Amino acid sequence: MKAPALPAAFGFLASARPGGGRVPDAVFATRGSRTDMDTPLRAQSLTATLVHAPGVRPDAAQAQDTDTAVLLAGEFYNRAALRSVLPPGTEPDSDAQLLLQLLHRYGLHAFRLLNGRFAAMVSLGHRVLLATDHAGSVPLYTCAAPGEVRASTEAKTLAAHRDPRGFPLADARRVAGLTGIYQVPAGAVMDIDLASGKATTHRTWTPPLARRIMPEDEAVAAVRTALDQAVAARVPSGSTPLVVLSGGIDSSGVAACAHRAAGTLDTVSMGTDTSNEFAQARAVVDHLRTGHQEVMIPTADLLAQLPYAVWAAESMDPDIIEYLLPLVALYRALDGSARRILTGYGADIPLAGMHREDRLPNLDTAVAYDMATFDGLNEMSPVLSALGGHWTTHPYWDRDLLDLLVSLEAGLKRRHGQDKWVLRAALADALPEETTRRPKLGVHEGSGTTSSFSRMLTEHGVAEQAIPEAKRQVVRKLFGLTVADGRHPSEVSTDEVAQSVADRFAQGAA
Ligand code: IOT
Ligand code: MG
Repeated sequence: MKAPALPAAFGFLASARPGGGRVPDAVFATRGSRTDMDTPLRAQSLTATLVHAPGVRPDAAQAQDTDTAVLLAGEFYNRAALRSVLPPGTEPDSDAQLLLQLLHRYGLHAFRLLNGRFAAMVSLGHRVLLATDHAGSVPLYTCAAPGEVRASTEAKTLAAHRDPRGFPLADARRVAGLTGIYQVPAGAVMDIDLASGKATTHRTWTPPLARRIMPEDEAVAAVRTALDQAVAARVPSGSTPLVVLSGGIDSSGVAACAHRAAGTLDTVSMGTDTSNEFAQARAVVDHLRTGHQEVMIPTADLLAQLPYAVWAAESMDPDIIEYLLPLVALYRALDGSARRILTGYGADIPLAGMHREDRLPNLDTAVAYDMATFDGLNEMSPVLSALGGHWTTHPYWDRDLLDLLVSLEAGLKRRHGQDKWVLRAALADALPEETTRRPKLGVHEGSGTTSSFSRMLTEHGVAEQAIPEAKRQVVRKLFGLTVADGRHPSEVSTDEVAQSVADRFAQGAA
């Protein structure tokens, strides 16, 4: 089985019911073609609308036999290992087929084997399984009642047809502002009995809690090997990958490994009229000789896209939305056909890269906290790039690389006066010295997003000390309008929402 250029499906809205039926019409933020599918089994039917890249065969996102149907959005990265445990002669020709065969062999424990970026729904006898990858990187939502389980990779498609009887589901995450809708936890499989709507949740992954002591050279070699593998698994042969490149160590490391794996590479950097880091990215572009593009987005356009960022991320966390907004603007600005995009996103979490902090207890506190709280933020959702029709993947959150990075003792992360030392050392032979040495701003700072969002609120009359709370309210309001109420983001004005929040502050009502 050759690794496909793009996954067979980016997302879905699906319904499992005895006797079958149709899924309601859906507005996805994901841009792409849609295909309806109906899989009748003995005890239930699985019907779905899949959303996928134009020209991609979506039937590869589905697999079935008499009693089981599998629906898969996304892809696996440890295919060779997975195939090696199947009986000789079984030649699954898609990730959905592979999952079907693993389910026969291991039952729902199959999900413990997967290193991937996916959301899956499985109809199995009288049960429905809903599963996420270890990081929950493809969000999966559900609304279940006795006799029907609906699930979707975008909460808004469930909210549009909300059944107020949406059953409380054990261990699932309530979605604030969307009663009756639950999010499947990261690294979990929910096993739902279709007749009763009762669910049992099994964790298939948890962040490592223990820390490993390793000699410098061993740790450096292990990180390099794991990063090389994580990137290579995300680069199908015969296509040119695209890396969103800031010029910092995280994305430059991905670019170096991707260039090595594919033999060719495109890169793109974004900046605004307020701020850019084009020169830093250029150093890497010149070193690797990539096909490079610079995208300049006027700050006013950037802020105007806040409703799109919230609509895509379905997240109410204002800090996360600030990180994601410049990336959303970049993905939307990439025209042309669907691309496979690799990012350096997420490296700062296991390495505590955003905590420029010498004290190791504080550094490890940050790692433990961030690893315990990422679930539900949706910062790695593929919908962010799928707004522009593209597929993203994040090598630093590859299951094996992440396990390694989290577990390294903090002294390997902060060492010799440098942040993310072990990663910098692992890439020393692959990048210019200035790139491996220089600390860099986060995307929200480098693009001027944080400061221009603050400035916009100040201009609307919000006092300095009220800005964090005002940002929270703006994001919450945008979530209400676009996700809960189903307004298209093109009809929602950041400026008007900001003004209404500022007015409430002025009246002392906030
Ligand atoms: P940052 O690390 O700056 O950016 C994330 C990725 O976005 C980069 O690795 C790169 O691939 C891309 N990128 C950033 N800036 C540009 C640019 N100007 N042009 C093109 N691509 C760019 C925030 C942050 O600082 O991002 N993300 C952190 C931490 C998230 C915190 N979340 C949490 N605690 N749950 C991260 O780890 O990525
Ligand atoms: Mg980073």
